Amino acid sequence: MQVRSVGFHRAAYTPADFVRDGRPQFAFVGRSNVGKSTLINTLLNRKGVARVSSTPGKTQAVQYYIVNEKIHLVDLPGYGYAKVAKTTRAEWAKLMEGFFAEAQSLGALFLLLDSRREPTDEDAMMLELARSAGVGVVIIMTKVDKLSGNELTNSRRTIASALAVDPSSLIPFSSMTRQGVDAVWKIIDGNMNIRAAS
Ligand SMILES: Nc1nc2c(ncn2[C@@H]2O[C@H](COP(=O)(O)OP(=O)(O)O)[C@@H](O)[C@H]2O)c(=O)[nH]1
Ligand SMILES: [Mg+2]
Repeated sequence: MQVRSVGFHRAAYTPADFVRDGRPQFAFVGRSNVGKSTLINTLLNRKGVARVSSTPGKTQAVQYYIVNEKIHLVDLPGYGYAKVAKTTRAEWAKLMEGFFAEAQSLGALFLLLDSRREPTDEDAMMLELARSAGVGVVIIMTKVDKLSGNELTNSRRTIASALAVDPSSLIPFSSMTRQGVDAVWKIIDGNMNIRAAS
């Protein structure tokens, strides 16, 4: 998809605010600081559309961006930030469960994993949550500019085996080199035909 127009659409703080306009949605999820917002900006070729936060774990909102008036890119709230209060965690869970419960417009869910870390239990749970909601999940390894070729090969193996997925299905991504941008757009372009929102 050639990006012609981009705009901030809405922030949803409760499931009541979710966008249900029938446009295909493509969501991005992962630990706080994994690089979600930066990846969205990189895909859109814009600097400040999605906010890159310096205080991880603060945003408990689902952020919708609209592209070409046609699709939504969705920045889901991050998880795994140790200093977050219990009530905030509960709000996070409610928001995510609600999101997957009515994910009929979701063309794909991109699960972002830091290429330098092993997946956590929370990462595995997120994968399971999405799969059990019937959502197609694509795993992205972020910040691969920090790895050598050998390190990337090893990391790909480690992550794939931890999550029991095919290593070749993982998409290496870097917002610095733009590696992976075309691969992600290709998946979006190939999944535009979602069921219409009910
Ligand atoms: N080296 C490198 N740093 C990145 C990359 N993507 C994000 N970052 C950095 O990682 C930090 C967290 O990024 P952010 O997009 O806010 O993560 P989010 O919490 O998942 O939305 C920021 O300091 C970014 O500059 C990348 O591809 N390469
Ligand atoms: Mg963010």
